[in-house]
Amino acid sequence: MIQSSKKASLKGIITIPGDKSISHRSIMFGAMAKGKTTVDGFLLGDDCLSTISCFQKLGVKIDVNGNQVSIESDGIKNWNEPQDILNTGNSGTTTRLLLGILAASPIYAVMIGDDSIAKRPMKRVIDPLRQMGAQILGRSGGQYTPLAVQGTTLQGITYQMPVASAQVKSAILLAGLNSEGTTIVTELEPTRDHTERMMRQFGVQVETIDGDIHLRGGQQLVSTHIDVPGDISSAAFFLVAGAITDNSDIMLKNVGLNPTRTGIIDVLSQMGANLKVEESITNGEEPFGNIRIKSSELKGIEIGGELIPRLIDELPIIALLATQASGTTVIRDAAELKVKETDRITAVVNELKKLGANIEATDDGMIIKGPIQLNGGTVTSYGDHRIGMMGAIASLIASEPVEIDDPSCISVSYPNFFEHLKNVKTT
Ligand code: SPQ
Repeated sequence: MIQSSKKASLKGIITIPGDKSISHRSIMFGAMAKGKTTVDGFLLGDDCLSTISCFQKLGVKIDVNGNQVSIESDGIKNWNEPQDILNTGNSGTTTRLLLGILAASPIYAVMIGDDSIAKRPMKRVIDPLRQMGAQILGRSGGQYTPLAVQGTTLQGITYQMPVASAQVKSAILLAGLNSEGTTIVTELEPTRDHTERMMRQFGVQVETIDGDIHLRGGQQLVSTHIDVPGDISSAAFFLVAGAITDNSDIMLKNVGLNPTRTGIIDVLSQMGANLKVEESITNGEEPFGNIRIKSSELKGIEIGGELIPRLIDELPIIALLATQASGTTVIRDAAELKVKETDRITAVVNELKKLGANIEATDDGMIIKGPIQLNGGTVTSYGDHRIGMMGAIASLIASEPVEIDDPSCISVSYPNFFEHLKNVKTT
C-alpha cells in the first residue's frame, strides 16, 4: 500500500473504537458468569473476534450485532469440552488469560495461535498456574504453544511477579477467582487494572492493600452490562499524528482514560505538546473523555521506570514522535518490547532507520535524536499492527511516499484505521 508523500494536515473529529483489553475481558467475564451479559462499544478487531470464537467453542452463546455483543452462559462449571482446538490467532491476551481461566475449569482443551504467538513466552503464566496445581503441557517444557490444559481444582497462591505484565497478573487472578482459598499478587510495577475493575463490575470483591491485590476464590460472578470506552492505544496514533503534522487540530472522542494506561498523555505533555483532555467521565468502572491535539513544538525527554507499563504498547509510535522532537529522547526499562507480536525494539529501530531517523537500539529501549526530516521507503510491519500503524503515520510527514508491506495486520486492533485517517487528512 502506498501512502501519500505530500505533507498532511489533520482536521476533524475521530470517535476512537473500543478498547481491546476491555473487549477481551468483557467476553471472558460474560462467559464465566451465569446468565446474560451485554456489551456496548465492543472492538470488532481480529484479536477480540478470536476471543469470541474460543468461547463459542466452549458452548457459550455469543451474538454480535455491530459493536453490541450479548453473551449467554450457564457459567464456567457448565461449559462444553471443545471438540476442536481453540485458536487464539495473534492475541497474547486471549492466549494467556484463557489459559488461566481453563486451568481452574472442568475442561480439557488444546490451544494454538499464529506464528507470532508460537514465539511468545508462556512460561511466565504457566509457572504460577502450576504452583496453584494446574495441569498444563506446552512445547519446550511448557514454554510455548501449542498448549494442552486439563482443568482441575486449584489452590490460591501468594505470588510476587517477576515481570510487569497485566496478562500474567490477570491469568493468575482469573485462575484465583475459580480456586480454593485466597490469591495475593504483588506487582513489580503497577500494570493495567482492567481485570480488577471488571471483577468489581461483575460483583466480585477484589482489594488492593499496600499495592498487593487480594482476591478470595469461589466468588460468584453476577452477569451485567459493560460499556467499553475507546482504546487509548489506538488514539495514540492520532495523538502523535496531530502533534507532528503542520496546521493540525483534531478532537479524539471516547478515549479511555484509565490512569494505568495514560502514560502517552504524560509523555506528550512533558514533550510540550499542545494537548487538552476536554472532559473525563466515569461510566461503570472505566473513566473516559475527549482529547484535543494540535500541531506542536516538541522536545526530547527520558522515558522509563513506572511509566513504561502505562504506555508499553505506545512505544513504537512514541519513537516516531521522538524523531520530530528537538534533542534526545531516551527510552529505557522497556525490554518487554522484545516479546510482543514481534521484537518491537528491533522492528522500530530498523524501520525508522530506513526512513532516515537517527535512532539506536539499546538492551532495554532506544535512543532517538531529532528533529529530522523523514524520507520515503518501505516499512515492514513484521505482521505487527502497531508497527504497521507507525509506518502509516510516518507517511504523513515523510518527503517521499511510504509503503507498508502488510497493512492487513492493522485489523487486529484498529480495523477502520485507514478510514479514520482519510477522514481527518485535509492535504
Ligand atoms: O494481546 P497482545 O497480543 O499481547 O497485545 C498487546 C498489543 O500491542 O496490543 C501486546 F503486544 O497488548 C497487551 C499489552 O502489551 C495487552 C495487555 C492486556 O490486555 O492485558 C497487556 C499488555 O501485555 P503484557 O504482556 O505487558 O501483560
